[in-house]
Amino acid sequence: TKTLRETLQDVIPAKQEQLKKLKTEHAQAVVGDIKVENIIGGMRGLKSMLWEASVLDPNEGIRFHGLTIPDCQKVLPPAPGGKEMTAESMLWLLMTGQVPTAEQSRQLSQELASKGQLPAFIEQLIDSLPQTLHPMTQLGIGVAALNHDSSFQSAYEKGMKKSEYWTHTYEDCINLLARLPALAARIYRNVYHPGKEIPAIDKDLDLVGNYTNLLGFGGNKNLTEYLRLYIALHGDHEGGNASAHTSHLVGSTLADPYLAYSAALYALAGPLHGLANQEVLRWQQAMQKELGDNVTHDQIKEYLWKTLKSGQVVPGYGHGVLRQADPRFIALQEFCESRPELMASSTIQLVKKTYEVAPDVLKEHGKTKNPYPNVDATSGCVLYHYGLTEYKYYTVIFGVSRALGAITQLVWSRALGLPLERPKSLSMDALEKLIKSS
Ligand code: FAM
Repeated sequence: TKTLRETLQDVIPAKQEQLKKLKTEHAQAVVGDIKVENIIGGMRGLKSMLWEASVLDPNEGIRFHGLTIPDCQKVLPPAPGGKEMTAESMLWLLMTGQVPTAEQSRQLSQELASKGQLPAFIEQLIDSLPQTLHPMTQLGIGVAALNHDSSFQSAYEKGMKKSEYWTHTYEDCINLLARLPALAARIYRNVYHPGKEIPAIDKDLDLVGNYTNLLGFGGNKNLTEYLRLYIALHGDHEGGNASAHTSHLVGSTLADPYLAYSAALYALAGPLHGLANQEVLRWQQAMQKELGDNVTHDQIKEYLWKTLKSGQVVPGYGHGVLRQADPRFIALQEFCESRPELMASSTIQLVKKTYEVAPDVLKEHGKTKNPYPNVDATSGCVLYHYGLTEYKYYTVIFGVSRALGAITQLVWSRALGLPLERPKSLSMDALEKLIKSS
């Protein structure tokens, strides 16, 4: 059986050839126009970067190397004894475009577990941070500091050849992913349950199995399975979203993967992006506090209008690219519907009821281009129900997950020899001059 690295090595030449052909035969082909609205509108819709692992269709949602979420749920191997696809299976698909066997996925789990221990200085660093520092800030600090042992950085200093870039990047990326559960869990324990002993990494468990254990929820099989699905689903959402794009930009300077991903985490920490899953729960709980448990559709409508009229966004709704309900939201809703304990939860019921009225309210409000829920509309509420109630921590879990897509592209960017990212900017005066002369 081939390892992930060996499989990747096999698929790289064909992709390098594909890029060469694009460069030599189609370099001048036009694939879109740049309008003023793109430049002043946060580059929405501009086709302007390469990203190999996934492509997002506004109506269909995300496809990973052509596979939809339900396809992935069918074909990607689960953990032994589980049903949900694992982070390892998803990573294998993202990196190679191939579906791993159960054995390959297991091997990768073992490799990650064997590399998962944090260096002592990282433990000390994290332990020295104030408990009041936001968990996402702590995660970014820890990830950046892991570059102390960067293989890419030390090989670069020694003068490695360009053809070796991807191998050192790969080594760093696998070490980064392997260490994320211990790092993320240590932050959770320090902030919310200080003083309790953290278990050792179990060499027989998958990445998420270990993560749940280290968080202190080892016995909670439902939460473990939910986190497997959550982490696989949040892994990649093409390249233009703020966290993926940040990782790509910083990586293009040949900063090592730890620095690139640390930067990405701070983009994820914004409330319009990954922090939305914490915001959804905060918003829902404020609604429940104000209106009580058995909230009616009309009461939710009124609450939605109150939020909108006060100039706030409805968290968990809208999207930069999607124009339908997010299939990741649908997959998480289906997870809920298959479990009576979740359907009995008032928080989950409120998500469902909100979904039944919010799109119409947002349409009537008339601003958002997408009145439908994104993945954050439900993700945190399930964590809450399963006992992970500290919602300031939720984006950290997203941060563990988003590494899957970001590291995949970092490896591919170096394997393909992609250049430093450097788009052209214009001032408003320069823009007006250009418009006049055209
Ligand atoms: N509630 C109220 N107004 C909204 C809205 C929402 N959920 N979504 C968009 N709008 C407004 C938006 O603020 C903008 O108003 P202005 O013209 O006054 O600036 C207008 O509608 C047009 O925005 P858009 O083109 O439809 O969306 P954008 O591409 O600019 O922004 C989002 C996309 C995701 C930032 C936006 O929909 C939003 O703020 N949603 C709420 C926060 C959220 O759930 N973020 C998570 C996104 C998720 F997928 C992720 O990254 N994890």
